[in-house]
Amino acid sequence: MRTRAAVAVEAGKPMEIMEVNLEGPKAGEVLVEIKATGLCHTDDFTLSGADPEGAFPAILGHEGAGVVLEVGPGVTSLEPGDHVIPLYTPECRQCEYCLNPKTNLCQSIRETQGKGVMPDGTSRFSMLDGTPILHYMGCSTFSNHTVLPEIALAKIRKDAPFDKVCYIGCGVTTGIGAVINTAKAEIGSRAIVFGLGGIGLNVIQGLRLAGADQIVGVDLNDDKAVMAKKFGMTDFVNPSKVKGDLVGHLVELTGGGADYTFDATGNVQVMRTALEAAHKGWGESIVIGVAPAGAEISTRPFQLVTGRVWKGTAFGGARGRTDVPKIVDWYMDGKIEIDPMITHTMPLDDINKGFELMHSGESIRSVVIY
Ligand code: NAD
Ligand code: AHE
Ligand code: ZN
Repeated sequence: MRTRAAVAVEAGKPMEIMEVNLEGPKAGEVLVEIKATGLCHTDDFTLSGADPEGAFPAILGHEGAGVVLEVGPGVTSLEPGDHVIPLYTPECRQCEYCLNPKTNLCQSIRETQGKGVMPDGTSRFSMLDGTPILHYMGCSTFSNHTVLPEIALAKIRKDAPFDKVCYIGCGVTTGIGAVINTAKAEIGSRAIVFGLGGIGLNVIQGLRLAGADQIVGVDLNDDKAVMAKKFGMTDFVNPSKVKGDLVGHLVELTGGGADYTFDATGNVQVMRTALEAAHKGWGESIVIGVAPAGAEISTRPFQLVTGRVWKGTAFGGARGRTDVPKIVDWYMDGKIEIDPMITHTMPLDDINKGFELMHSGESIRSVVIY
């Protein structure tokens, strides 16, 4: 079939909207009509050329929601008409990783996914002249139609609005899951969240759900504080306005350091500050941000010797096929909020404008509605 997609033709260049060829689903695969997709900073990171796994031409996008149109041979858990959220962290329920309760990082298709191809090693997308186009994070939601492995789709209820729950495909689950699954923050915790964008706000929302007493937000952009306060932030710090040492300031503000700190910026200097602002003896710092190729984190080992813990999280530690339908229920039941964070919507033709809004700091989440 033919479909319309935003194609990342080359690193560092705006995506081009074009008709592309899409082959139907093979064994174990599913054809999905994407109804809406969010624009995550990770898409921008890959488009910029900073992603060591970035390869072009590719169809980016990994925060979508849509409807199953067709299933390939052997697919048993989905049928045409089902509503689904694509999963860049699949859940096969069979691999060594899925069978270990300590991780959500299903590895059954990770190698081919990282190369931009389906598990059989080939791509379903091509340009009209036949040039192959790569998949991205196994999802490629910047295409109106896409093909995914069955294990990379969470089946969700049919009354959930696509243009809101698409955000559960990455930002909402990552932020809330970092608190609930990775940090396992307790009632009464003190926390610091670095970066109050589409992920950081969901960390704040997760901390409020977990019953944190103090939630300090840190961002270079004062405008981000407005929304963060609505989601539960109790204190705001703009590092550019702190005189002297930022770590010292944050340690004093939290009465000795935070129980939990979260990096949602992708900046390795910020990651160091986050680790060092964690409480001596027990503070845990969770890295969520994705840093560019070649970037490395560092700190004095003494920071760890004295009891601070450095951790990371992917997709908030969530097991997608199991957890995503529950998070959709939380949204539908009013336990979590999504709508105010979706500050802009646009048609696919304007997707590059969505990334300009991200760069200028005007948006929290932009959503493309097909
Ligand atoms: P975003 O652009 O919406 O938000 C980033 C925020 O960080 C902005 O508000 C910006 O002003 C702020 N910021 C930038 N530099 C800062 C600094 N030095 N100090 C304080 N604040 C600073 O991005 P997002 O969509 O929220 O993504 C955040 C990060 O999380 C990105 O690196 C993204 O790739 C990553 N991410 C990781 C996962 C995961 O599973 N680990 C999932 C989604 C996103
Ligand atoms: N490809 C990059 C790393 C990118 C990365 O860390 N991705 C996160 C999800 S970000 C979603 O917005 C992730 O899930 N990582 C685990 C994995 O297996 O990719 C690189 O540095 O090579
Ligand atoms: Zn993302």
